[in-house]
Amino acid sequence: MPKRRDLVIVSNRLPVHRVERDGKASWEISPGGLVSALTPVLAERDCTWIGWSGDAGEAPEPFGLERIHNVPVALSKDDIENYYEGFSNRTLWPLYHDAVRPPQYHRHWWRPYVEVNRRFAAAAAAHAKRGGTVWVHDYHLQLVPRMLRASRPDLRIGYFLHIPFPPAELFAQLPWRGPLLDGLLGADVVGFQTRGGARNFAALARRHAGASASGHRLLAADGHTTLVKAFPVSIDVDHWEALARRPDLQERARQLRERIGSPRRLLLGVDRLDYTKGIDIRLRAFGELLARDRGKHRDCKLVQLAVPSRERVEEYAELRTTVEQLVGRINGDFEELGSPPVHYLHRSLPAEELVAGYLAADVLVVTPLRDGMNLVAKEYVACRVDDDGVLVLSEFTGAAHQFNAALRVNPHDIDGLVEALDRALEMPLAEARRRMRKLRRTLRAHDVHRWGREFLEALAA
Ligand code: ADQ
Repeated sequence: MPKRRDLVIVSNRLPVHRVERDGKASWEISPGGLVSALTPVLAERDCTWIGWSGDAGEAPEPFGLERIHNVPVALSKDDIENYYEGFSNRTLWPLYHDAVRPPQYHRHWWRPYVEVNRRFAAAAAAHAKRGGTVWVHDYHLQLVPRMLRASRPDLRIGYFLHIPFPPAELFAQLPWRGPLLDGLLGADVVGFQTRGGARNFAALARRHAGASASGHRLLAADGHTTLVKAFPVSIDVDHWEALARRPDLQERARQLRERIGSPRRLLLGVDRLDYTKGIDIRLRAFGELLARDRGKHRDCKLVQLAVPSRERVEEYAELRTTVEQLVGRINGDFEELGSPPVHYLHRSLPAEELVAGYLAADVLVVTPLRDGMNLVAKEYVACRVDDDGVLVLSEFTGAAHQFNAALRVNPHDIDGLVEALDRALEMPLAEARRRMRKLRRTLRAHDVHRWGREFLEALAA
């Protein structure tokens, strides 16, 4: 009989993945937005986390790591292909990100999605204490709330979507729109990154799932009510600030600038290698910037850090090729021997290295075509304890709804983006500081602990 806890987290992946070093296996925290947001909220409480380990086949035994009791769920090779790479990442992911790549609809992906959701719901039901709380995360598991309510009506069930929830006209394409909406309506609280997402969901639930609305609440056909609200996710500001104040990391930032040839101005991009993040657009804009005005910006450099992501999905492999060709082309066109203008790293880095990058960069360039929130923008702002640095931020990120003081850009408008980069590089110090101070005030008022508290309080109410 498993030990039952008051709080159970359910997400596709566990917060850790297995690594082998010198023939010894251990668990390491995984990079990515969901884990970055949730781990600080959970640091001070015991919980069970249900998720996939990342490997095909039998699930490893449950194990404890800090205060988290990790319960791996098994996924077979077929599940990975159909539920994860297929329905989650080739149907839902592109559809929810404004169809920036065409979403694919296949019946043979839907059935495994239902089946795997059932497996997660059963695991949550087995591990939650009587009257306890289950918090389900993200687009992979939208059917879990309804399934869980059916078997465990005693639970408080919350659901948070980390990615955008699309406009009605797009979502309505989904052949399985009814069951997905109904799945979410099984929760007591459904949270979105922005008010727009919450509004889209409420409108769709009324139109396609027979729900009726009263203020922030939706009443489903079975009489159950769901609170639908925006809870913009954030980061642990104190943690990032403390790292940014470390003298050794400030020294690393100085070394980093020297190592890449002490550029006059340094731009930085940090992303999962994902086609929603606009990495290719950013590179094109940087290439055009170097070419314009008789090489005015030739003494500027761009560092692009990209974490490998979903490499078995075709669109991601294609994006990697595009990005690497662009880096090669820009360096081929503009490199002074031994000093390329673009430095590109395709790997995951420890937080300390990211902080050194954030401290070294005069400009952080965040250009997604669509992004639920974008924590990288928030990490940069948290690290700029000197009030310096310029944030160039796509208006299609959740973060742009909070960060009015960023230099906001439309990533579809390449001329506008080149202009914005030029403006960021030339921005007078006083203006940059004024903007950064404003960004920092906003961020401090909305850190991740507030996000976690507000969500869990809404769920307990
Ligand atoms: P992601 O799409 O993963 O998150 P983001 O919010 O930017 O996007 O988070 C990325 C995280 O990965 C950051 O914490 C960053 O520090 C880390 N990271 C990036 N590059 C790295 C590298 N090279 N090495 C190590 N770590 C790296 C999803 C949604 C977002 C939403 C979050 C949280 O797509 O819209 O903001 O969840 O809800």
